[in-house]
Amino acid sequence: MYSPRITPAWSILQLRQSEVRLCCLLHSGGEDIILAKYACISLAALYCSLSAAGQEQAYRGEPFHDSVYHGGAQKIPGRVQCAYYDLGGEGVAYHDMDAQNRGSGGLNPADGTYLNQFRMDEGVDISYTKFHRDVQIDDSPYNLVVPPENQLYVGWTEPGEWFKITVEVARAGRYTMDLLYTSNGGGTISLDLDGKKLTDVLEVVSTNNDADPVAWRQWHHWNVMKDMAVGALPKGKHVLTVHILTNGNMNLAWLDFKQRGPAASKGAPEK
Ligand SMILES: [Ca+2]
Ligand SMILES: [Ca+2]
Repeated sequence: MYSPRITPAWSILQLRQSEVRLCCLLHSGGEDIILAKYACISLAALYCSLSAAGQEQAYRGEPFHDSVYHGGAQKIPGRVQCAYYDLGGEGVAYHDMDAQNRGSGGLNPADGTYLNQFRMDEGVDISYTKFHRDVQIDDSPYNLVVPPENQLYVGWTEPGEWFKITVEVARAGRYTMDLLYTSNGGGTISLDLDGKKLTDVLEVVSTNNDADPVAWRQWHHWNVMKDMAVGALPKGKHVLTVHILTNGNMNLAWLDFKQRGPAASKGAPEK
C-alpha cells in the first residue's frame, strides 16, 4: 500500500474500517490547472506518520542561559547541572506540581542575590547548598559525601514531575552516570532521550538517618550514587528528560556522565 508522507497538503477524503483515502491537490501551471493525487493508507500507518510529524515539531525548549551560565547545551561526558534545565516553561521544558518556586523567592527570600533569586519565576523548585550556618545544613556530619558549597539543585520533587535538559554528546558510546543527591526515604527516577525511553527505573537510595536530631535536615544528607545505568548515547545534540517516578523528596544536583565503552559493544573491553 502506498504510504505518502502526511503533510498539511493532504486531506482525508474517506474513512473506511481500517484505512483512510487521502487526497492531495497540486497546483500546476498557475491556478488554472489543479491536479488531484489520491492515496490509500492504513490507519496504523497514518497514526505512525502523524506521531512522527508531531515529534519533529514538538520541542520548543532551548538550552538554559543567564548572566552567569552561557555554555549552551551541557556537555557529555561531564557534569550536567539539573538546575540548568532548559528554558521554555511549564509543559515544554518541565512539569512541576505547582507554579510557585518553593526555593528561590520562597525558602530563600528574594533579596537581590543571584542564588536566592535563581529562576524564581519558574515552577521548578530550586535551592542551593548552604554552609557555615548556626545550625549546619548541607555541611553537617550526616553527609555521606560533602557537596560543593552554593551548589544549585532541583528540590521539592514529587512523583510525576519532569524537566528537560539539552545536552551535547561528544562521542557516541555506552554511558553511566553518578548522581549528586539527597533522598528522604528513597525514590525512583528515569531518563528519556529525545522523548524515548533511555533507562529503566533507577532506584535512588535513601539518605535518611535516624541519628540526625534535626528533623528537617533529613532533606540535606548528601550522597553520590555511582555508575547508575544509562545505556547508549548517540553523538550530537539531544534532549534529556529526567522523570521523578515515585516518592519524591529528592534533591537532584548533577548527573555526571561517564563513557564506559563504544556505542556497539562487540567484545570491546570495559574502560
Ligand atoms: Ca513548584
Ligand atoms: Ca516540585
